[in-house]
Amino acid sequence: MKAGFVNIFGKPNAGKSTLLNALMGEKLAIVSPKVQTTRHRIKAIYTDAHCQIIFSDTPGIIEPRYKLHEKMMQAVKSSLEDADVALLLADATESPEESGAIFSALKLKVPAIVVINKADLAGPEQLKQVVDYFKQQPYCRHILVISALRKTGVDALLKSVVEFLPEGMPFYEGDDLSDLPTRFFVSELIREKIFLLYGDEIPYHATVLIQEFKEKSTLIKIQADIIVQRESQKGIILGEGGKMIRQLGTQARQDIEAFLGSKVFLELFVKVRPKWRDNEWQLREYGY
Ligand SMILES: Nc1nc2c(ncn2[C@@H]2O[C@H](COP(=O)(O)OP(=O)(O)OP(=O)(O)O)[C@@H](O)[C@H]2O)c(=O)[nH]1
Ligand SMILES: [Mg+2]
Repeated sequence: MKAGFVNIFGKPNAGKSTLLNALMGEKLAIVSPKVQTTRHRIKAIYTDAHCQIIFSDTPGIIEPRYKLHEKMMQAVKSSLEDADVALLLADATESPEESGAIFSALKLKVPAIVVINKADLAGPEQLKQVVDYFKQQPYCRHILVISALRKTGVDALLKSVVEFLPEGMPFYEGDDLSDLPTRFFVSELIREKIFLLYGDEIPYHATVLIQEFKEKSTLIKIQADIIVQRESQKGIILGEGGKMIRQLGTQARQDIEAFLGSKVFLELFVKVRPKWRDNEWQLREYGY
């Protein structure tokens, strides 16, 4: 058997969460076109007859400006500490230097596979330039070009990951997909819809707290609070006559039903908690 931790690192929006989902063939991590969507380390357990790979999606690497950001970068740090293999994800459409500087600063002690993502958006000349740049970097043990969105190159990546994986026994039961509780995934699906439906600072000032999760005979009743920092943001989340929050509720409920394989009754409340992103106690209460 081979078994180990394979952790994904990169700038915000590189496609780390999309890649995790593509590797697993299952949507475990939320995705949005906006930066800083992921705030937690999300472990996903891939098991077959020959290996167990514990993949971790991590928040995009940034310079922290709030306590929330510091928590996000702690998630990156913890993923650096237990990695057996690092996947360094870079966006093919960007010039490589910025990602390159971030990867160097990680000071990795484990083998790294550089993964050039969004190949579907880049021309051959651009791809060659990016690949040539990373090939010269000392941390680059192997390099692959993929499109996580179109799932091209993902099988080849999985193969190459297994080659770098150490020998060992599985860490988790064969049918576990993650070590995170169902409530976490539910709150994330609601948060994803906030990222998709609202502009400007709203997604960055919002978080979601599941207050109730009750399995009834025919459905699951879920009550969640959407926490924002200001009254004006509460108004935007609600929308005129509650139009926006109804849309949010419908979209989130559909995804939660698909995830849980059950009918769901979803109730959302909006609460204002000034400066929650800088408050240690509130961050803890909200799961950070
Ligand atoms: N065209 C294209 N878009 C992609 C690809 N991979 C990801 N994306 C898009 O890029 C955006 C960001 O994807 P995410 O997976 O959320 O990126 P991330 O690295 O997890 O971002 P953070 O969580 O903010 O650090 C989304 O709109 C994805 O659909 C790809 O291979 N091709
Ligand atoms: Mg992400």
